[in-house]
Amino acid sequence: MQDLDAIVNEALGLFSGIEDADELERAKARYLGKSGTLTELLKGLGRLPAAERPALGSRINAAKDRLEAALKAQRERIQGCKLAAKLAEEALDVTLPGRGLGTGGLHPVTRTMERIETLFRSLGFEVADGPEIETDYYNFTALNQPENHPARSMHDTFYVDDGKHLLRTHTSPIQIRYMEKHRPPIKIIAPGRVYRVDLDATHSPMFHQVEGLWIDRHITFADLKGVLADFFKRFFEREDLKVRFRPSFFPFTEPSAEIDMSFGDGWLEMGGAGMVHPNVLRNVDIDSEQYRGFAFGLGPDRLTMLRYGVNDLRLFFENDLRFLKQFN
Ligand code: 2NL
Repeated sequence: MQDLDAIVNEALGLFSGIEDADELERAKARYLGKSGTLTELLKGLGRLPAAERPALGSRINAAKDRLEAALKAQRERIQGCKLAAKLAEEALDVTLPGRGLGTGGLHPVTRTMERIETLFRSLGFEVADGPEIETDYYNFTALNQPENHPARSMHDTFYVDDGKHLLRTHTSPIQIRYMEKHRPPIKIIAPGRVYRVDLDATHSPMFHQVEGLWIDRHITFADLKGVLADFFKRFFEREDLKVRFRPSFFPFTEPSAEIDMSFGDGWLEMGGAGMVHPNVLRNVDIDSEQYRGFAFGLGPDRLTMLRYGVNDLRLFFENDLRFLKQFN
């Protein structure tokens, strides 16, 4: 039967050109479906003389088998192409180096704080701490700060809305709290964050302070000068570094001084200091006839800028990794 070979060839040609699975199933239906070409031929067998039916029937069935085989092969080809495309799309270069775990590092000011703590510990100072949210009493009153002092104004101090608290403006409250709980001799430093209403190239609303306090029966201004000179020399690793004191005023010390440190041909102001005011000692019930002591305050942000050659304080608080990574 000429017809049958032509149908088979046409179907094989059609199937082999199809790239889409659904389209292939639709093409199959045209030959093998309920009213497909080959199905219709099989149905037509009944009208033939009985003698011719077996031969033609087996030829049609052989044709059906060929088409089924061709369909199966084409289905596999389409499936294979789909997989290859998906693999290509999701290609993963396993030879790329991994991202690795980022190693954290200490903030430059934290490094300075730790360095300060280590140096003062080696001189026999203990490290104390306390709350950043304070009361007016611990931040001002106990420190002999008069009621009308400008530092108490809302322009200089952050007040908490409850009307009872403020953000400490120095770390002195740590020392007041410590003196309430301990009797002399007292030899501590108080490092930490402090807050003032201020913002420009050299002032940040949050900054750091380290205060020191040494109280005993026989502490003098000479001890203060010796401790600070030793600290600055060791902090900056300069044996030739000089420390200078200029008369000044603080409500919580008497006498008081500004501390300067030699730097190149000139001097830099590094902090303040003095002998603890008798009123402060009285407030924590220490007998100022028996005991005396010195106190000082330093700015770790400033110390960090000088040690590492940083010229803008704001860089410390912007958290730009390009800046911070240079210290680790
Ligand atoms: C500065 C000045 C200073 C103190 C802080 C202090 C603490 C107590 C008693 C007495 Cl509990 N004094 N602290 C004394 C003098 C100066 O800091 O310029 N800091 C950066």
